[in-house]
Amino acid sequence: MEKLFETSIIKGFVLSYSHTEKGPELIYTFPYYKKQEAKSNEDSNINERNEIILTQQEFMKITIKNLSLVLTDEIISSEGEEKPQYFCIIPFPDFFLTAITYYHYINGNVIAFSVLVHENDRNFLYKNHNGIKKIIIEFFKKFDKILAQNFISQEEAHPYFENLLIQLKELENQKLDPAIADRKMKIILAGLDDSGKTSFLLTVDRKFSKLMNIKPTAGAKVQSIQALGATLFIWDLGGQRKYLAKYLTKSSIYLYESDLIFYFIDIKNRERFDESLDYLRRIHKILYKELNQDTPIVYIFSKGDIDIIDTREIKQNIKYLKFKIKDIINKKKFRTHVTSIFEITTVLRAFSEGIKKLSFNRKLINYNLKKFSRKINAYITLLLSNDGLILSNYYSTQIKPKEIIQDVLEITAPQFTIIYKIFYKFKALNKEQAIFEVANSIFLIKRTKILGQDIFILFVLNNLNKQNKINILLPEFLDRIKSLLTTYI
Ligand SMILES: Nc1nc2c(ncn2[C@@H]2O[C@H](COP(=O)(O)OP(=O)(O)OP(=O)(O)O)[C@@H](O)[C@H]2O)c(=O)[nH]1
Ligand SMILES: [Mg+2]
Repeated sequence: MEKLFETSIIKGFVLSYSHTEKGPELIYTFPYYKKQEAKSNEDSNINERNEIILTQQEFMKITIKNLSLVLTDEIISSEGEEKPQYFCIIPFPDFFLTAITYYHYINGNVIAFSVLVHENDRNFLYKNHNGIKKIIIEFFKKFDKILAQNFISQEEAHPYFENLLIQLKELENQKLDPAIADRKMKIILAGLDDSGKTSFLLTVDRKFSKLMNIKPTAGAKVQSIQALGATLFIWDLGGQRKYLAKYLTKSSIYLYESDLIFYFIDIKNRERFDESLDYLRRIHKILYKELNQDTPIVYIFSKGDIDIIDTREIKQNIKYLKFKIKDIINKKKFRTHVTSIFEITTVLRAFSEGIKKLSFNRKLINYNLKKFSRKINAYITLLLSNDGLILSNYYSTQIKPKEIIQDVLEITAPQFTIIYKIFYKFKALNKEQAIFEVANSIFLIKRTKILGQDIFILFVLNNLNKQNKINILLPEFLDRIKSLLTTYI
């Protein structure tokens, strides 16, 4: 097995367990951990033979970081709580490693299993995460039966993990450019001509000055935006009829390996709904039948300006489109967003919703936010990036009607951060926080830095009694999710 690791991108496995009484425990490490003396080169944890060299203590550090992301005092004490399973990608910069970690439960205790790669190869994990997840889940379906009885010895476990490595190694056949450690995402804006794609993109990019006199987009235009540590390549597919056929026949260029699609329909232009739905149907078919891709699609109903949004006609249009889309995508769940470029927040919100779908670690961040919010009795907690993207959200079950409140809040939340920044600039705030009273609720907004980037946390509370508790618990919470945010996308 050690030989296999030497020739593989995958450098090691770690399986840890958390006992209710005994705490975190390191169960298996492949390759075996080394004695301190075996470490000749202090700077690297991978030797000339391309083998991982970690001591027991170092593997334990990985274990503790892994488990700290899911273990809270609450989870153990609260019986009957749902025991979810999660995958996340976690950096271990101290060891130049990145892991994809799988969490699940046996006998009420957490098992964390990490597949380790060199940090420069982390793209391998992102690119192949679907394949990796499938193999790992299948593996544990069988292996859990053994674990549930008792932990077998490392020697006895060896053949099982060797077999797992052989399966995972098959994913390595597609060569990756090792020089590219950056995360690159392909995002597509599609829809008929005049459906507002380019305007949406310009609004996101806040290049308001360019909005005047925009021309139809000739063919595909690719732009890149840096966001949240990744490079987003945004393909704006001009929608004039002469181009549409090309995108579909050359789907291997345009749609292939897309990570996310925004599909635009002009909500005012009823005459063209069927034409637009037909184009959507063709895209959907190519994605599933030809490219075998499960690219998430976010539906944008554009031009929903404030003066018309509540009219009967627009409401009927929305209903009609939702009904038709549902049929096209075989009744899968989907979300639609009504946007207007005259209300930048509607655009930003729709964009965040898409970006969230790119986030591998979103679920685990949400899980941690939920635990934290419950401890401090927040009704709602939102985590926002400096440019107003909503990274994570929590709504207590008392919030009703959730959908409407979520809409209102997520559209206005970025505005609170803007007000905060203005006050701050004029030195009207002396702490890294601001408090607003809205209706019967208190909005507490705090700013913090995570790895050089500003992050805002917006709490909706019924009073400020818990402020102290928030101040005490917030640093711990932020520390916990810090590494999940660095690998957010
Ligand atoms: N009222 C209103 N007009 C909008 C909105 N978004 C875009 N428009 C207008 O719709 C027209 C078309 O917008 P574009 O962004 O060029 O549309 P497109 O989808 O990029 O078009 P192609 O490049 O031809 O595919 C422009 O005149 C925009 O000003 C909106 O939210 N409200
Ligand atoms: Mg355009």
